Amino acid sequence: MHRDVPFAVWSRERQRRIEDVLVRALSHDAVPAPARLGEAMRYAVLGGGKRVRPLLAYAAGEAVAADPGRVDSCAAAVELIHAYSLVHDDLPCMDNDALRRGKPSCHVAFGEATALLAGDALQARAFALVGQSGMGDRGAACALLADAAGACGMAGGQAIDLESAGRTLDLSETAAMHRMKTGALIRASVQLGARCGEPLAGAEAAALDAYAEAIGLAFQIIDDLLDVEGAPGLIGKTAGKDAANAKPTFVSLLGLAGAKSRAEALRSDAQAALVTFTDRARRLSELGDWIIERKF
Ligand code: GRG
Repeated sequence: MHRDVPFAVWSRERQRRIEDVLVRALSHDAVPAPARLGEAMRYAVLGGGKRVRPLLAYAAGEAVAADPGRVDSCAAAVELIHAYSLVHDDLPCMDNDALRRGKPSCHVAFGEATALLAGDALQARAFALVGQSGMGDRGAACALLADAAGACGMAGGQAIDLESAGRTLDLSETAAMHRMKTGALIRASVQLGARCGEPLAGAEAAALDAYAEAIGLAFQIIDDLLDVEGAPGLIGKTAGKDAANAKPTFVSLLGLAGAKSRAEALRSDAQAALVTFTDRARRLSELGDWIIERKF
């Protein structure tokens, strides 16, 4: 695709591309799972979601001159980890949410036991994709993804989140929790995409990571804002849940205006981190803006 196409065209093309990659990755040929389990896995992943993490992986790939075909596997892997986290997060033992991506949550459609297994199997499939990909140093790539998804990343952040309901977390505790729960997988998406192309100098890798860290936190702040201000028909999940569950959020800690200005400050940090990449980081820069300006 020509590098000058507008962001809307680029992102739609990449969203279509990742949809095809995910369809293949979860097909019965690729995963001859028991029928109901396979159906639940596809239900949880296909035909919904913004595909923010795959887009970040493709955009990071472009910053290192990687052909999208080389990024496909890790872009799919981060989406599968994300989808698994949503399935488990919606379970009655966690957030107990009946609506996800505008349709009944996986456990509502398939029952709790199947949803639990579908989440487990999606996570396992993600690691198989990275392990079988054409990336260099696949072991390190799997380890990076495992750290992002695991006890010191997403799962750890979720644990802190569950423990914090009804308690007061201050701003730095809240930010630390979200860096793990949401930010770690966003960082991994950028890091994995960047591993698909020409090797980066240490300073460049650090700059990409600074971008990803700022965008990860900004993503969460926008999510908190949408939980309060978002149109229920657009966000595709139950709105107002954070306040109903007395969860500490950036909005409860900073107020609406404070949360918005914190997101803007993070947008500036993210854009500043990309300066050394010039035009190679164009899609990362545009994605950063899209993440901050999104309405769903
Ligand atoms: C169950 C181990 C485990 C972890 C769950 C990430 C997470 C941890 C739970 C998700 C709960 C949640 C709504 C978090 C807020 C940020 C977030 C991940 C929003 C949903 O991501 P989007 O907006 O969703 O990228 P789509 O549907 O577009 O993919």
